[in-house]
Amino acid sequence: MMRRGPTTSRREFLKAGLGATAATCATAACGDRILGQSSGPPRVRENVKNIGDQRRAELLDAFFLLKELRSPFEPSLSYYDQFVRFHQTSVIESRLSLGYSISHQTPSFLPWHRKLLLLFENVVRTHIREDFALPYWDWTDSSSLDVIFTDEFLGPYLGDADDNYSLSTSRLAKDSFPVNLTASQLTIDGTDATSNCPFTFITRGPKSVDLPTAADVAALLEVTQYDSSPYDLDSDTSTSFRNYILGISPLQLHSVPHVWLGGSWDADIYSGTFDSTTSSFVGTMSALDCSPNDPAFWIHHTNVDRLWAVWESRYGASYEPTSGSNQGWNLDDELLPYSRYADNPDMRWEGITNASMLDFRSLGYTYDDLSG
Ligand SMILES: [Cu+2]
Repeated sequence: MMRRGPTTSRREFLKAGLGATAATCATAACGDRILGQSSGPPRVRENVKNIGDQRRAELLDAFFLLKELRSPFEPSLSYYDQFVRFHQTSVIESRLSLGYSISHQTPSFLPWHRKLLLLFENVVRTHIREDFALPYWDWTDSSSLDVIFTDEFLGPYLGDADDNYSLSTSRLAKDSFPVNLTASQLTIDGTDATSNCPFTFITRGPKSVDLPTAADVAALLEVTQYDSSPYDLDSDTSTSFRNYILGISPLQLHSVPHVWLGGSWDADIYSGTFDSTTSSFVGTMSALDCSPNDPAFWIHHTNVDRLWAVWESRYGASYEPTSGSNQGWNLDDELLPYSRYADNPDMRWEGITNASMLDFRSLGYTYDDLSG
């Protein structure tokens, strides 16, 4: 049984004597404090390069812990796989039943992923450390790669060419960190929803793009408007910060680290039973629906969220459309598929609308660097 249990975790936290936040919590006011609300100092999301080996190991531990815990939303899944499932479901339903996107090519791209990051942080805060905060990967700093993609942390950024670009080293290596949700389990109406995602292990293939630069980020932050009609992939990137940072067409910013890390390669080297309808495979992070199967997803999307927070700090937390658009896109609309679990307090308590995700400080966190 999952317990958010602020009392228990706070007690453990106090016992551990971890600094100023603990002292703040030892007050009467703190008795009312609920995880995720902003009565205490905000937890700080830091550059993963600077958090030290111990915190990085803690994050790795969290990935494994979540693979063991049951999801309170769909108990047949582990908590980790629940996050993958949320992401898959949002992509597949967008494509096959709704006919429009609910999580990516849409104004709610940023709120939707902010909610996902909060759900992740909350369960880790319950089980590991109350002020746990996700670190971020600054793609523009090439020296980050030497810290992130190591045998001690997330493993190499290029897998083993002789074995479908699987990882042969690190704790995330093949057979060490299972990938359970693959394409074949999400066939809807006879259509194979995700033909590039067949492997039961993380894959990181050859690179065809370069990571975003500081100049790319600076250009992004010149866009002053949150979004613009038609609020999809066709939105003019000069008037849509959201479509600019999404970066599907043209390929830029958020999409680039996905494509870079996942990579792509020829399908005919794959000798398993998967019946591919395409001529190439893409690595785990490149496959839109199942990219959270690679834990690098989390530090990547935390940086996406940080850049949104930078933008909000500069221009204000505006959002559009406010009404009249597709269900899920409007300011006060609930986000699918989270809204299906709205009765569960673990889902409900920070809100499940676009509007509830706009003010990151009110959600209890900030970043060590909001300068861009
Ligand atoms: Cu996504």
